[in-house]
Amino acid sequence: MYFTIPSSLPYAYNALEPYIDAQTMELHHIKHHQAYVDNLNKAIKASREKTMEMEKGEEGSILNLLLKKISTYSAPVRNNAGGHFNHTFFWTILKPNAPLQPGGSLLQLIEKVFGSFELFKEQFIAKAMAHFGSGWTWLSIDKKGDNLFISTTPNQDNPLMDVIPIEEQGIPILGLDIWEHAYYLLYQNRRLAYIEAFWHIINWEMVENKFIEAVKIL
Ligand code: MN3
Repeated sequence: MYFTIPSSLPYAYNALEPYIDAQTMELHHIKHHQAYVDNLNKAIKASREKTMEMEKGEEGSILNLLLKKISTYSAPVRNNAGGHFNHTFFWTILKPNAPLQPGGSLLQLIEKVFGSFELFKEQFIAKAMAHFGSGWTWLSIDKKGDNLFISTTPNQDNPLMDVIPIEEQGIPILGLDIWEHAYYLLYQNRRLAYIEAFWHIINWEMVENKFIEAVKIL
């Protein structure tokens, strides 16, 4: 076994209520996320894709390497490596009783790129709503390190993958799971209500940390 899910989330399953319910969080973590990890381990084992890098290094950096050259792997590896990365990422950028917007250099760049925080939020919501089917909505830093952009990816793809159109590749700092399994128990078909609720539970401190780390490595 190469990959494992985090054994617990940084908050209780019911901590994000009323925005995301406890049952959804629990199933999402121990059933959905676990399945991506199990299937990723199976897909790696079943193929000759057990690369040298997988023998060494810690899980996070191996996963990052995998995503950067995901075009050379099978569809099951792509789908499940994406699923593992995206969910691990998602758990960290959620938080109960969170401040409603970021501060510091991230807020400054958001205001510069999108005009205002409110305009950024509107554009993020609009893109999430316009995405057809399962996928994710992201805020990422572009590869030059001085611009932010909003994008959506299908299935479990993400902006780190080399299969994404080059202009939509970057380092994600905020991401929203828009698969129905992320919200259907509480919101049913009301995707907009879920997407709007998300803004009450964003761990902006963590997003700012991801932003600062990303700028450093670019
Ligand atoms: Mn999910």
